[in-house]
Amino acid sequence: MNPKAYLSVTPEIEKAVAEGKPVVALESTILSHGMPWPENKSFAHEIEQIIRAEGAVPATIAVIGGKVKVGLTAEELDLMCRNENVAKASRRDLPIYLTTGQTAATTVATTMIGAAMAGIHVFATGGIGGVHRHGEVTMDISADLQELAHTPVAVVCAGAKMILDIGRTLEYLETMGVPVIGMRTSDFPSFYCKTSGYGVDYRAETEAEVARIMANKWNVGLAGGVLIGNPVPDEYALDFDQMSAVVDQALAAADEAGVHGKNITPFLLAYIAEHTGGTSLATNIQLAYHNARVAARIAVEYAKLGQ
Ligand code: PSU
Ligand code: MN
Repeated sequence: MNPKAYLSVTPEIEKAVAEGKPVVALESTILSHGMPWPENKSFAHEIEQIIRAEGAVPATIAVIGGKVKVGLTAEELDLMCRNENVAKASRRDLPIYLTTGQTAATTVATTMIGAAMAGIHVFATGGIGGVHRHGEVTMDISADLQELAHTPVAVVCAGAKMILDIGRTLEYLETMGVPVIGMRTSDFPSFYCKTSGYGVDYRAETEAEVARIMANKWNVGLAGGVLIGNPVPDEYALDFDQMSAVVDQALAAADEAGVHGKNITPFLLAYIAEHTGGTSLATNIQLAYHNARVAARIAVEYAKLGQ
């Protein structure tokens, strides 16, 4: 059977892809499990507008009615944001939800899968999943990293949260052959903060340069994605030590509550949001907008290459 039978793409996105126009994929887990209602609703619409303002077409992805939907209606965005019985679909969950028809939000991994199926090469998110702290014991390593190893999509993120072991996350990406590019930075960002103390493989000064790296990777026949670390704008960056302390508390709370597996990331995100109030949410929203802007510019430059 043709994998496209599982895909439902809006006519606007289908046309843009066919004509080689810039398109930017967006994930839905950030809506359903990463941000509270109702702030996520205005965010879901605004991030799409930012991509349009840069001359690209937004493509938010989710699993609805046994299909991978690429491009959501206002009602479908609402459904994801309200998160009433919306599951979290990573790679291993996808065949199950395609079978049961369960509504599910897509993680970075599944959004990459949907984007690749639809012919989209650029994707903007907030933060990626990675190797969890003590991952060398628990083996809790996000499927996002394997997806970056195999699926040809460039992912623009604000780095990874300190809930993860950022050093091991970068080591894993190196082993898997994923280039980690810093967007006008030499230090891989840590989501709320501009730095993590870990360097990137290459600092790019322009979006055009990133587009050429993507084209060269895929033209030479290398499988997998490219990861772009785009630091949160100065005015929204939070204090590293202060955030580290909250993250440590969140990890201790998760440990005490015995949370693990696919629930740990949403648990930690909710804990941090609850204990840092509106500040961290505002930062989360703004860094994602910034990633969308940069991703749209990369998509515009990539489209100019006529790949
Ligand atoms: N990190 C964030 N916000 C998020 C996520 C991660 O700061 O919303 C979400 C993304 O969808 C990511 C997923 O792909 O969590 C990773 O989950 P897991 O660790 O279970 O693979
Ligand atoms: Mn995990």
